Amino acid sequence: MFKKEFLFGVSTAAAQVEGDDGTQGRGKSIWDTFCDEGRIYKNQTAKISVDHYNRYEEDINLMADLGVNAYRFSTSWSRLLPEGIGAVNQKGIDFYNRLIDTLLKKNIQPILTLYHWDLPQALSEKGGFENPDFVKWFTEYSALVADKYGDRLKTVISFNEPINIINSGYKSGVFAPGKQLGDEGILKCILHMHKAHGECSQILRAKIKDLQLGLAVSTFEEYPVATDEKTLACAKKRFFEKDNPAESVDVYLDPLYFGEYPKRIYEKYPAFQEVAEKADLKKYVGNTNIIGYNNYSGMPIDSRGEEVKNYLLAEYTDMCGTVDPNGMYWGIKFLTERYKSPLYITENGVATQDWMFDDGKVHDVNRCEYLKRHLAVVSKLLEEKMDIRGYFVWSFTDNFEWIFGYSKRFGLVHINYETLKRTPKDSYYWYQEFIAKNKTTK
Ligand code: GCO
Repeated sequence: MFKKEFLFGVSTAAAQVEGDDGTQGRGKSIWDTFCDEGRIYKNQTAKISVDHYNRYEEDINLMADLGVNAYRFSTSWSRLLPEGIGAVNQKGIDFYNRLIDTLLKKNIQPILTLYHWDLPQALSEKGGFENPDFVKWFTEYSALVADKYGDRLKTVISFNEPINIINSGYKSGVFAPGKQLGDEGILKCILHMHKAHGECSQILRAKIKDLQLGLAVSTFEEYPVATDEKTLACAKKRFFEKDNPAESVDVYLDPLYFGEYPKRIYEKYPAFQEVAEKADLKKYVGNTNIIGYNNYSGMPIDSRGEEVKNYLLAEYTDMCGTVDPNGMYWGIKFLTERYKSPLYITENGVATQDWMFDDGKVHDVNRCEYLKRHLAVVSKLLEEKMDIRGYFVWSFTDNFEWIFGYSKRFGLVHINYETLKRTPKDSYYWYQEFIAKNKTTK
């Protein structure tokens, strides 16, 4: 049973949808640089993308027809502060004002993500997350957002998917800015992110009454294949802990809830313990009061802590992940049990091969089925009295899927990238019906 306050939403991110024809006063981000360097599928770029910057009204009208009561979007840091700090781009400020006001007029709650991977290039050139000044920079940026939009916000996500920001961006280097640091360097980046989150939590709390603030994590989606104690314990351990600190969920969330990093990190990197304790993350504990959880798959784990590789039987998404809602079920249980916090499913969705049929429609039956299975999990967890406050489909429209460019489609709304025409897919109508049936007013 979905409560009246439950948020049925859709999710996007600035760098993936906004576009920029060069006249908007926006500074470059690290993803523009990645595009310039030809690191994207078929040399595609995010220059036009889906032109949400100019077409946000049409998009919000479609959201309103869909029946969602929340839209999770991100602000582009370099649109507001082209150099990351200092001079403000008034056109950028105005854009998000228009966006937020249009949403509110349609009774759609704006859920703002501060950092969805698009670090200003100017700051990346100064070291980005590696530079201790990152904390100051991010504080300046979040203070601006709080000041300009705080009066209309209730829920804010600071960082989206630290695993991708830090591991993919600074360790494996497959994502912008493409760095490859060792563990000591990585831990420094993580600490700077946590300090930045802590400082921004103080700033936002001072401006926004009853703020809900969290960080959105993604995981490797491990879940137990059976519910005996041993299997459960193995799956849980694998879910939270990895040898690689930059892939570990507990490394990202423990500091926000307990004010310290997991013991095994301090044991393995004693020099880091000293630096981390000096940073005194304990003073921010209590400021983070929601978990954002992005889920896309599931990975079955047996009683030896090994992955059950049932790949021959699996159903696959167009990202080559498997379709397995057990991952979401257990992920939510594990996260809320450890951190005793309400949770939002900030992203859930699937890339499929979507074709425009001769009848002018996009019959994406697999996406309908995917959503149905996952929303069934949400309903089940709500029946079990889990404190889930919202569910956001990734993504509202097809968009720029990072290094995969436009070759992967995640949207409820199809985009023709030549004309930018929006066509709601069958899944849009499926979700519309689901919301209409399940939204409660009491
Ligand atoms: C993520 C990001 C999104 C992606 C989506 C599909 O979860 O990786 O938040 O920006 O586009 O997940 O890969």
